[in-house]
Amino acid sequence: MKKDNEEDKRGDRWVSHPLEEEFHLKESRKDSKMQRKLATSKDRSKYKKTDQSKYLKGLEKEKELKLTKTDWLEGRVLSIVPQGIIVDYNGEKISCILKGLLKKDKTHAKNLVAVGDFVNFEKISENEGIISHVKPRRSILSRADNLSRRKEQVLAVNIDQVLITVSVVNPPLKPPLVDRYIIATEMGNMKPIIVVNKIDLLKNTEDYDPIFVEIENELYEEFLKAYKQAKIQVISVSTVTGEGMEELREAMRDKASVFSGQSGVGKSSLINMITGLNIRVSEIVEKTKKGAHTTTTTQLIPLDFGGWCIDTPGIKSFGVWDLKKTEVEGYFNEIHECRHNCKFLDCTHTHEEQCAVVQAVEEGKISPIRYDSYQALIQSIGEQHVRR
Ligand SMILES: Nc1nc2c(ncn2[C@@H]2O[C@H](COP(=O)(O)OP(=O)(O)OP(=O)(O)O)[C@@H](O)[C@H]2O)c(=O)[nH]1
Ligand SMILES: [Mg+2]
Ligand SMILES: [Zn+2]
Repeated sequence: MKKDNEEDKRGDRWVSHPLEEEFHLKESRKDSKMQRKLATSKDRSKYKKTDQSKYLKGLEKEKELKLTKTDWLEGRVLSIVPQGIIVDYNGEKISCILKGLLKKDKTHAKNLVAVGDFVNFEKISENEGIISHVKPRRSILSRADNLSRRKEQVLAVNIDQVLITVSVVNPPLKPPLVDRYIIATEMGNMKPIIVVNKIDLLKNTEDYDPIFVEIENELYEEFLKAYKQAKIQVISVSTVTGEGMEELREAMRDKASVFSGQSGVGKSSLINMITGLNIRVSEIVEKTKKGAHTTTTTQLIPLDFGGWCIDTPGIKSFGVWDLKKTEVEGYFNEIHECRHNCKFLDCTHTHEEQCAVVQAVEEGKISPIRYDSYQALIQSIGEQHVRR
């Protein structure tokens, strides 16, 4: 049967992609003293609250601080370089230092101010200033230290959305990896948008095996359907033909975005096209399938059509940590929505009878792409627990 064949071939490519580097999005443990104080000052029992509630609490506290001094200007940190903290103030670049008071806490100094921070500062000359206040952060994009998961390096803060970049054909689509990115993005309080790059290759049967291209086309169609059902925006683009670039710009307008995704999918190519920069585009290293990451510091690039973009992908893949089996469902919109009709209240939608989710998959209301990846995640979490 043709369908079975397809499934088999897809199955090969669907095996969970080995994580090239392990990064995660979680509020930094090394967060600044001030932020921790803001978060816990009123009620100790709320210590474990989510990023979002900490953020709201921070805002509350900020009102109390009455930041009304008129000579305090508001700007956004674009980069941190040896010469200073570069703050964007309505398009002007102001080189700032931190006010002594803020600097006092040496151990947390590294994360005191980060790329993407909204700050208040006073001008001391035409293009120099002193930062007196760092606003509460609504999201933190960090990367775990390669050697120790406990150590985190803050890449940028207050990022609105993650452009989860994938490609067709080379490398091919890997839905389970996309779902891991989606979960990590939402856990980090950011919006996921999927960018499918290299759609020009869906027509390229000269350089690629026509049968493989055909299978990839079918998977691509199913992919679009799956994420439509999941209510996650998908933008199809090609940096070769320029298709979809206008839609991508529209999605990025007035937002702070970061591209992330597996090596070789075209993140640097996309960043170059969007920002007009010239970041090194890597050849895919077939042997190791790893792209060399040379960028060491992150920069926020103001976009000429409004918004910002991080100049480096920073994150290539995510591990989804600290996720309980029962929480997985909440990150799959369409599964979450139909769980009410399952026979059992605590249905995990894996083996139970009269499961509304399984039925929805059979009726085509939930894509097997998403259901398979849901199951794989549940299973991998089970295995993690056994190993611990
Ligand atoms: N056919 C085709 N090739 C593309 C497209 N966009 C990028 N490429 C090619 O894909 C390869 C990888 O592109 P990069 O932009 O370096 O990919 P990356 O995601 O930044 O990779 P890493 O830096 O290793 O994470 C390069 O050879 C690009 O020329 C596209 O739209 N179509
Ligand atoms: Mg790159
Ligand atoms: Zn169920």
